Amino acid sequence: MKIYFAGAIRGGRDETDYYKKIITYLSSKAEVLTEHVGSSTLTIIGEKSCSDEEIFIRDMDWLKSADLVIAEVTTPSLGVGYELGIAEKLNIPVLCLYRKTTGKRLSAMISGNQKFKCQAYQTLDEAQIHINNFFKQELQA
Ligand code: 6IA
Repeated sequence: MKIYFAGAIRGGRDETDYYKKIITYLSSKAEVLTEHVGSSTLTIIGEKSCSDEEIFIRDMDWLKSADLVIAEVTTPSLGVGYELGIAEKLNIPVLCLYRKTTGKRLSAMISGNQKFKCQAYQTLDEAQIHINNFFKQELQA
């Protein structure tokens, strides 16, 4: 099973620790195509080895090959929003995980989309429960 994990890069790296922990958990269960999203060395200045066009083409190829998409959407990101829209059009099941933080609400274009499963979490344990339920649901489908 291939998972495309999406999380903010140029949108902001505040949640990187959560991305990393979620990716580590996902990697124990499946192949994560986008492990770099959780890398603490990937900053908003970014990967110098690839052009933006190369990043886009590579990520779209990975997305097309994914069985499931799991996105951490606490930090709003244009790139993640774009990836989620494409995943919907490709009929790839999507789980969006987010932490409730004061003064912020998840975009209605994500929380209002019935095709996306959106789950709030506070601890990694809670995130893992949502991930396991998502796997169960999608493996039965
Ligand atoms: O708009 P954002 O940069 O926050 O978009 C983040 C999303 O787009 C992630 O889920 C990634 O899958 C994808 N993405 C954006 N930039 C990159 C990237 N390096 N490498 C891989 N995936 C990316 C760009 C680094 C950049 C700061 C030069």
